[in-house]
Amino acid sequence: MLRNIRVEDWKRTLNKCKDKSVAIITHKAADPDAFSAAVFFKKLLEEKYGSRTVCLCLPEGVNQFTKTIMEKIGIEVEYYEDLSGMPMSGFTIVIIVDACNIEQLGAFGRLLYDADERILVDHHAPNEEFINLMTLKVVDEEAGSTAELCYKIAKSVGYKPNLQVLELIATGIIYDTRHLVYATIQSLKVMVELLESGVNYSKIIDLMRRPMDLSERLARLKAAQRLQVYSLDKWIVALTKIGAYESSVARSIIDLGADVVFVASENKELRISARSRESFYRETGIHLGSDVMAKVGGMINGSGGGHPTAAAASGKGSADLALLICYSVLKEELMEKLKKA
Ligand SMILES: [Mn+2]
Repeated sequence: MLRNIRVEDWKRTLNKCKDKSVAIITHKAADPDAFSAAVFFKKLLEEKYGSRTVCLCLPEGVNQFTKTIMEKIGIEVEYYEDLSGMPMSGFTIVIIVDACNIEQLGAFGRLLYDADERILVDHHAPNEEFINLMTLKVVDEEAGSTAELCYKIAKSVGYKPNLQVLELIATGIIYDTRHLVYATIQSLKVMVELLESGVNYSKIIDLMRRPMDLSERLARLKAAQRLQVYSLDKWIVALTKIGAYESSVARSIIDLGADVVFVASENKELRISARSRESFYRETGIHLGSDVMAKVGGMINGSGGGHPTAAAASGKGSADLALLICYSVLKEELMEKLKKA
């Protein structure tokens, strides 16, 4: 069941897409969840709602996992990584999937201001300011993935995606729930229905398997070499810098034994990826997205947010300073919680 939305409102808005030009925008470097949601909406609007043009806007392209899946599944879909080369500049309707603030949309954020309808479909902790820009929203923080919401949307409007789209939706669910480790009852229910519709589970798992290339392995090792490790109460907090692969690096540092990690990179812009262990969130209640990275984002002249145990921020300034900011915001949050306990 779709929560927090009236299906009639939803259907009315989709009906407005007929003969219109629609832009679908994901967060930067679309992961399999964002990508599957984007492709789903493109097909839905083209096949069921008769939209004239549906452009996929994937700021900075797709991530490594999505790239692997696209190659293995053999999907050919045209998309844009920035505003240049797009067939048009103004869209009547903009649909944002799997993103919770405007910075994540990169240059495509501009498209929001010309649109008559702005629709958000997401499962991150909502950002007030961003949400207020929307004319319609399907935001469910309890959903394990945006892909799962897409499946429910398809059902609510009586649309049957083809097998390839169902497979993509399955990759979105598997990716965002870390191979179902964090799956909720709802994610599992959707997964079962996907399997009943012909999705092959072992094929999906195989699609997600990605050989790690040399540069990524080197990034992980270099980041480990530069680690600064601190103890906060009983928790191990690690800080490090790297030029790329922040989220992969962050996962690897958690696997090494940290409870919380912040990985900064200062290439074109300053970016920080944060991860925590599930047990850290369970015991402290500290939500990395709303309690930590949203604040860090503001302090580095940018923005931030995300999930309880996986979040990010981007902004301006030096990586070293930003890491100190992350550490002190986390420390403050932890002290608060300890005081209350
Ligand atoms: Mn997602």
